[in-house]
Amino acid sequence: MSHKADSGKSYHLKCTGDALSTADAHSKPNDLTLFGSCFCPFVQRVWVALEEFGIDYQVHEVDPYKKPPELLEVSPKGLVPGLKFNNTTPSKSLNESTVILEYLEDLANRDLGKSLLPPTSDLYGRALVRLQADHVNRNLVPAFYKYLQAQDIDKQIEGVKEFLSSIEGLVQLFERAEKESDSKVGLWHAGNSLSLADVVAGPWLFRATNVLKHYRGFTLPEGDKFRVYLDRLVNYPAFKRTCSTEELYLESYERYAYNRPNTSQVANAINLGRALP
Ligand SMILES: N[C@@H](CCC(=O)N[C@@H](CS)C(=O)NCC(=O)O)C(=O)O
Repeated sequence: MSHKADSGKSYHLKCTGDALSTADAHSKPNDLTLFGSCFCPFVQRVWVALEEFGIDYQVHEVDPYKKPPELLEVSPKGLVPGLKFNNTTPSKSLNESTVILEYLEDLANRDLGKSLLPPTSDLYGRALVRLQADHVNRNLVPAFYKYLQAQDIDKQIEGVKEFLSSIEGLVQLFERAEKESDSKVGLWHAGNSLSLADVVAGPWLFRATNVLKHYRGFTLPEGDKFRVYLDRLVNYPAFKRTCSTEELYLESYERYAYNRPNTSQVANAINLGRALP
């Protein structure tokens, strides 16, 4: 358990490390603009997919808590990520990380012959990967914030249990797909490329290795199969290219770790026991 005190650090506004190099390489105007924030896991999902598919884009870093007008134009609730299409007049845009991912999946399928899912010859296998992603959205993501925002020891113990059980649930779904489908997609299998579930879960699993570790002393059991998977995921090139340095995450998440009032719409929803925005 952490005995450190809130030092009042604020979230970062600019990527660092590998993510900074990637952002710099994507700073020129393009048909697609990704509205993002360096610490945001929902943004990271979309960013990883763009990198994995090799779709070109421009990154535009914004402060989602200040909600500049150009962000509200692409994302009505002022949440990042937003994806703006500049090649139409007037321009069009999409928000919601899962919806943007589906769009990019369709685009990559149609134009590049690439996919984060099993082939259409295995519809059941595709559905099983979607079940994994659905589990992440419903269980793992809220469990992450509940655990991180928990202040009392009792709540933190409950938090770690729930987070671990959401990981266990994901493992069971990976194993189920292994048994019930012939397509072996995703990093659960050595030597593979990313699956939709990897992209959807990766940002929070990565933050478990730095933010949860630092603020809650969280670690996965040694030698665990899941730990091997997680290692593969955080070292996967398209994923790594979107990662900033550890300090950025630790500082950006201090407000969650001390559950400061009005940290974000996500934090408020967790505190009120409501669905995430
Ligand atoms: N459901 C949204 C959630 C996005 C989200 O919550 N993004 C955060 C940053 S990590 C945000 O923009 N927060 C601004 C706020 O809380 O006002 C998605 O999947 O895209």
